[in-house]
Parts: sequence; structure tokens; C-alpha cells
Amino acid sequence: MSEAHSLFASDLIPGATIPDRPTLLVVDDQPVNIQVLYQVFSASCDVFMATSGKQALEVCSQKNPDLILLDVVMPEMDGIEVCRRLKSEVETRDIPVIFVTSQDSPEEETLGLEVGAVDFITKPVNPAVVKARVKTHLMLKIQADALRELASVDGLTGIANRRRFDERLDAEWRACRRTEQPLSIIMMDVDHFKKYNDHYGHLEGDGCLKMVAHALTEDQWRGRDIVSRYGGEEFVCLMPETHLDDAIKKAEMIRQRVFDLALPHAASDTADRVTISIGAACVVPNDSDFKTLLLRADEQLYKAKEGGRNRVEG
Ligand code: GH3
Ligand code: MG
Ligand code: MG
Ligand code: MG
Repeated sequence: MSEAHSLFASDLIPGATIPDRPTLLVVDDQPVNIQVLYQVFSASCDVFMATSGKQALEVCSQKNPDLILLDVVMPEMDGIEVCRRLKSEVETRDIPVIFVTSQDSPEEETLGLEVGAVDFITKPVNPAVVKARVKTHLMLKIQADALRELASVDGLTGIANRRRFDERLDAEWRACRRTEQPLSIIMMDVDHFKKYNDHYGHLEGDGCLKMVAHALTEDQWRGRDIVSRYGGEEFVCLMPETHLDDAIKKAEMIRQRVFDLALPHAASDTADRVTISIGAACVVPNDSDFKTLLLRADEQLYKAKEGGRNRVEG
């Protein structure tokens, strides 16, 4: 067990995923300074290095480090600016930044903390001190990640929840707008589920939702796709860089998969088993809000219901 690992093992949140070797990014325009920190951490962490602000931002977006040790004084882009940029992006804002600098005035330290750093260490670094502080902040970061993970999972079905979906939709809307790519969603709703509960009881209803959720997520999805429980007996899937006809094909596969589960539904008006109706919609995001996409999928779902249920519209 690595040193960093042993520290995290004690009072972690249950269900937290502990990285085997946390990843650190060390940024300094003087390679000799990087070398010192590399010596301190290479045994317990994967250490990436950058010798300029620009390079630091690139490494961050590629490697998503658990923590950054950031020099303040660097030519071109200084550490303060690097930190500001990291904190302004959703993808990087949660990575803790510790400034490592020889400028140890109170003004400098205050500015560093104001732009979002979690700590401030002065050069020349004392290995024991830097190690202790990094350990503390890594532990906090990993606990925060674990909490975020828990907060984004639906308690009943174990799949992504609405919060997670909303976050992904926001991010993918912006990504697809940047790249002018289509963004599809499919909105799924269990048919006559109130009657299912009334007939079989609420506990059986819960079990049914779990099985449907499992059927939805076991399918082969692409890397950036996300399936989530949108609420009650409604599920939604987000498919970036997907055209409407492909989204409809996928929706049809999913509808069939739930049908093939053959979960009996004796009280349904439209089938002898549990079925789902699906509405699909696609847009190339523009300046309008992503609510229009949700609304369109909802309209199509309504059409599928009106059209007799157990069907896909889009
Ligand atoms: P439709 O075919 O038009 O969708 O009819 P429906 O009965 O499925 O739709 P409606 O919106 O009238 O009812 C949804 C039901 O889903 C009502 C609610 O009690 C049930 N439900 C929502 N969340 C849960 C849950 O977590 N567990 C169980 N067992 N039932 C739930
Ligand atoms: Mg420097
Ligand atoms: Mg519903
Ligand atoms: Mg329903």
C-alpha cells in the first residue's frame, strides 16, 4: 500500500473510490524546482510536470490531476492567472491548487487564496511540510469527489440521477455548440405505471423500476452518453454527437429490450407486460436554452403515449 493510500484508508466516506496512486501536477519554470518536488512525491504519486502556465493548462485538461503544485512567478502566464483560468472551467475548478513560491508577502498570499488556491507554501520547500500539506488536501479532494459521486447517483436504481443528468446536459450543450455537432436526447416513461403500483404494490413497483433501469443501462452506450433516472418512472438518455435517426434507432432497441424483459403487467390497458414509451429529439445547440431540447423530447413522448404506448416517436 502506498503512503498516500494508507493515509486515506482510515475515515473515508463509504463507497468512495480511492485512486491507487493519486496524480499530481507540478508546475514551475525552473526544472530544478520541479525535480525537488518530484523526489518528494514520485514514490507515492504519479507526478506530471509543466514548465509554463500554458503547458500546465494543457496537462490539466489531458490528465485531470488530483492536485496541482503551482509556481507563482513564471514568464508569460503567471501562476495566479493559471489558477484563475482553472477555477473558471467546470472541468478543472475542483482540482485543489497549492501555490509554491518564494514571494511570501501577505499580499501575495491573500491574492493566491482569493483566486481559489487552497494553500500556500514558501520556497525553498521543506519536504516534510509540503508532504503533510499535500496529503491533507489530497484527502479532502478525494472525499469531496466521493461526495459528488454519491450525490449524483439515484438511490433506488443506482444509475445516474437528475442532478448528474442536468450537469452533463449543460456541459454537452456547450461542447456541441462549440463544435457545431448535434445533441440528441431520448425521454423514456414506463407505461401505466400507476396501475402497476395499484395492482402489485409499491415495493414490487420499486423492483420493476430497478429492472427497467438495469435494462436501459446494460446496453452498449458510447463514451459520452449518459442514462439517468429523470424522476419517478421517467428515464432520460443524453447522446452527444448523435443525429436524430441514430437516436431513434437506439430508442427502438431500448424499447424492445424492455419489452423482452417480459415483466408481467396484468393491469395494463395496452399490453400484457411492462412497456415503455419513448420520445426522441435532436438539435445542433445554438444560443437558445437547452430547455427547448427537453421540451421537444417531451412532446414526442406525449405523441408516443397518445399513439398507443410501447412505441418511439421522434
Ligand atoms: P402513462 O402510461 O401515461 O405514463 O401512465 P402512468 O400511470 O405511468 O403515469 P402517471 O404519471 O399517472 O403515474 C406514474 C406513477 O409512477 C405514479 C407514481 O406513484 C409512480 N412512481 C413514481 N416514482 C415511483 C417510485 O419510485 N416507486 C414506485 N413504486 N412508483 C413510483
Ligand atoms: Mg518561477
Ligand atoms: Mg410519467
Ligand atoms: Mg408513465
